[in-house]
Amino acid sequence: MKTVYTCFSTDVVHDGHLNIINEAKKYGRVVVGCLSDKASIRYNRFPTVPEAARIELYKQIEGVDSVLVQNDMLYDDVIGYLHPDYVIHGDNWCSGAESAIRAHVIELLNAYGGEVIDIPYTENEKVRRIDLQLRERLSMPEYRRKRLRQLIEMTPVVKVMEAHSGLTGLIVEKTVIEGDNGRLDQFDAMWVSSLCDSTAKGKPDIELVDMTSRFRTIEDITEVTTKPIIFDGDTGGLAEHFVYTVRSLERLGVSAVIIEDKKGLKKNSLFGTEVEQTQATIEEFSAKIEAGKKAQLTDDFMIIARIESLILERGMEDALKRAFAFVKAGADGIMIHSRKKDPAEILEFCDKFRAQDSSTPIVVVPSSFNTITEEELSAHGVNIVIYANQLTRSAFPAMQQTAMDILKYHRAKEVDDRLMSIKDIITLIDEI
Ligand code: SPV
Ligand code: MG
Repeated sequence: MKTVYTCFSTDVVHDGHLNIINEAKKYGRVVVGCLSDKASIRYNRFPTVPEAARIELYKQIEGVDSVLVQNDMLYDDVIGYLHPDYVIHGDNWCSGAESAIRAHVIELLNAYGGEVIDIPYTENEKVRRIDLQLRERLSMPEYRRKRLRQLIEMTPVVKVMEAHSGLTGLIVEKTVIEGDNGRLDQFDAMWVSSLCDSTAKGKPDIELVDMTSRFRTIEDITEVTTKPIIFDGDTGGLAEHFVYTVRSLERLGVSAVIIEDKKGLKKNSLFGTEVEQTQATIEEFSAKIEAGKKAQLTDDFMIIARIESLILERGMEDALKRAFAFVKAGADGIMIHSRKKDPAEILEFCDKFRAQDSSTPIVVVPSSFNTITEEELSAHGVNIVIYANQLTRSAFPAMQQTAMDILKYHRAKEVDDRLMSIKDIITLIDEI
């Protein structure tokens, strides 16, 4: 009897999956692979049904002989030991980012005479609706909020990109590439940066954009995305105000707030000591963390303490002392910041912190020390890497150049080649 293999990552079985199984049965015994949680988060979307429950779900499908776990989205593991005669898939993987996976599978099968079977992808109203419902579920506060903690457990490094609007949120949500290793890659979460949120509103990054406006930005993003959100809470303001911020963020489905140990008029950290900035005392900032943790209603939400000692040139000892104190006060994670080009001081901090604390998540923002890779940071115990401002910094010069050139040429023809087409812009956003 021949073996037919197919890989599922779905949380809900619909007509499309049943069609694949029915077709597969014609060729032999049907083995279904359940794409592991870890592989799913890079391949398509975050699973709303745990791996074990998905396995059970697939086992219930009539015609399925057995179910196993597929850990590698490129199929190397399963094809290596199962040697299926056929791999069957909807023909939607013949184009787009997934086509590289198909090409790789064909190569693996060719080695021993196996074959790929592409069957027409099932497109109907019911399938479309189920897909939309799944997305809707993922965007709900109770699902979204807990996902950062889940991601920290699942992946060596959580990759976060800034978003300051619905549109930038969509870029973080939807950008998927075929990475160097042939595997698909995408961001895990979004950072609602105070710098970019303020800049988008034409305001300086000095806690001038009020919380109501910052929450409105979050809502613009949550309306069109499903990925988890880390909120840049600046100093957190007065402890008496911070407790309300925590509750509001939880309600909005935000996963974490990062607050920095500064007080008074906050300026952006990348100014370093070029501007007057005051660091809060350990006692003051610990009290704010404690107040926030006490106000928090869900177990999912995280309050992450950001340490400015290296930015303000107060030294490594001060940074470490603060980190341990803030964890003791209840912080769910530590963000260590630096504006040096050389990542050495960040790595020294991470190594020294990890020597005494093996579990509290470490967050870094490699804007200045941008030569270091996620992998290297992860090797030093970093859990979350935030790309805090790169979308804004890439959009601004492009827009400015276009504005200058239209003024220069008194028409728009000269800039047209570098613009998205009118057809693309009017169809960029899907209608529901
Ligand atoms: C932000 O993105 O607003 C941050 C990170 O706080 S930084 O700009 O590096 O201070
Ligand atoms: Mg900020």
